[in-house]
Formats: sequence, structure tokens, C-alpha cells
Amino acid sequence: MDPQEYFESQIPPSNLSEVSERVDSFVNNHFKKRKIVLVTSGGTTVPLENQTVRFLDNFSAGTRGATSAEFFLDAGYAVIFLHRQFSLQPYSRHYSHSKNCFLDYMKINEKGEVHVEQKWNLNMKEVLVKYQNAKKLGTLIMIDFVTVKDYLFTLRSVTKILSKLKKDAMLYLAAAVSDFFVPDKKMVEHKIQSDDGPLDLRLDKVPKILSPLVKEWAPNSFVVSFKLETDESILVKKSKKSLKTYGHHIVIGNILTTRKKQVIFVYPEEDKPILEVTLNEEELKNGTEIESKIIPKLVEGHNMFRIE
Ligand code: PAZ
Repeated sequence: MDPQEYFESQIPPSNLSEVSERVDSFVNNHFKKRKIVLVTSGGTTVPLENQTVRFLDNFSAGTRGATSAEFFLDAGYAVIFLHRQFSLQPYSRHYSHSKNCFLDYMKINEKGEVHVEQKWNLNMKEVLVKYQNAKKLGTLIMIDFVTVKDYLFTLRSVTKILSKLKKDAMLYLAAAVSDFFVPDKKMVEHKIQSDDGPLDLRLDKVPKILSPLVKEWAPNSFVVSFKLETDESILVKKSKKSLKTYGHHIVIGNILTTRKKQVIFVYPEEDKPILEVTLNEEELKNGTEIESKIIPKLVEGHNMFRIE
């Protein structure tokens, strides 16, 4: 199914116009004042029933997206954070999905008041200051999705709105998007019953939307996509193929098991060498996040692109 057929044949999410209005007003607030990046994050689901009891999912917790959003905010960008509902979010991620329950960061003092434990105080203050600054400046907007359909329709609307920024917009596509789905017209209404024996599933292919995104929806934006593989031997080839097919600016390749300590930047220019970004032993030990190295390189690339 091609993208146009997809969007014509699927029923849009019911909150699409409300989301578009929020994003439009966010973009207008920051227009000509700062660059804006759209960060997509977390995994999309594929519902099997209209009244959904069961769905297919994937592994992504949204660590890459949530962490990257913080570094983009540090770099002065306004951030549209398009994420899977209940996945990791910038700032709260430090406490929401940690091994500790967030209540473990608290204590009750002699007067019966709740305080942050002394040993967490410094860290939490640092996060809190950044969070409050983003709130004060209004530089972070959170938009969530659950299904692959929510994601695709919202992505199309948001990128079209961002197109007015021309080169000042970056699209950083780190979400893990399903490759297969059940089209609306083939979806059963009610919970699938097991009385009839095993379930045969036939899924349609999700359309490749990078092509219209780059050529039609946001033709002047700086577009960075991610490529995840489990087989290292095909990562470069698949990343190059993606650049060739869609004509965007960078593919960041990563391998499932090493994604937190190693990525590669692949560029469309044949003569531009692949850049490896890694964390060394020391950085791994002291908790450096690889996104602290990824984002400055992208900001530099985006700035070059803006003056070309
Ligand atoms: O969410 P997470 O931090 O666990 O994983 C990040 C990631 C591997 C989903 C991301 O870096 C990525 O590669 N996204 C694109 C996936 C794809 O090829 O569709």
C-alpha cells in the first residue's frame, strides 16, 4: 500500500485536529526565535481488534528519544516530543522507570514533612532546574501516540506544520515503527475468540512514509532517521539504501544489543566517511549517555545545512 492510499483508506485518530492546533500554536510561538526539532520516540502498537484487547508491540522504551530531547533542549531547541504513551519522557525518565520506586527518593523528616533524600539532592536539583526552565520558556510540547496509525497521521500533520520553518526545523525520527499492520477494513470489531482453533494472522505492510515526508510534507527540514538492526553485517548497507531511496540527510545506525554505547552516522555523500560514535570504558562507568555525543554533532550538521 502506498502512503497516499494508506491515508485515504484509514480512519484518522479522533484527536488529530486538537493535536494539530496545539502544535501549530507551539510552532508559532517559537517561529524565528529558535530552531525546532521533532523527536519521535518509543514503539508503535498494531491492534488486532477494533475494540482492542490484543495488540503487537515492540521492545522500545523510548530511552533514545527522551534522552535526546533533553540534549536538544540544552542546545537551545524547542522540542516537539512525539512519543508512545507511558514511555520514557524527558526529565521524568530519571525517576519514572528507574530501578527505584520514585518514593525511594523521599524521606519524612522529624517535623513530618516530605523531603528528597540528601544523597539524591544534587542530581535531582540539576534535573529539576532544566525541567522548570523548559516549562518557563514553553520549549517542550508532549504529544503521545499508541498505535502505528496514530503515529503516522500525527507525524504527517506535525511535519506539515513544521514546513513553515523551512531549514530551521529538524526531524529526529527515533521511534520504532511497526512494519506491518491490520488495515481498518480487515479489522474485526470484537475480541478474537479462541473457540475456532489457532489464529492465522496476515498483516499488510505499513507504507514507507519517509519518501513523502522528505519530498512533500517538510521538504526543507533537516531529516535524521534511525536504522535498527540485529545483524551487524547489514547495517551500513541498509542505512545507505535508506538515504538513497528517501534522499534525507543522515541515517544513524544502531544494533539492538549495543545501541546505548555505539552508533554510526551514515551520510548520503559517497565520499563522506561513516562516523562512529562510541562510549569508552571510562564514560560507560561514569554514566555518560551516548546522546550527549550524538546531539552536538547533529546540531553542527543542522547549522551547516541552514547556511548552505
Ligand atoms: O527506545 P530505545 O532507546 O530502547 O531504542 C532506541 C531505538 C533502537 C528504537 C532507536 O535508536 C532506533 O533505532 N529507532 C529506529 C528503529 C527502526 O529501525 O525502525
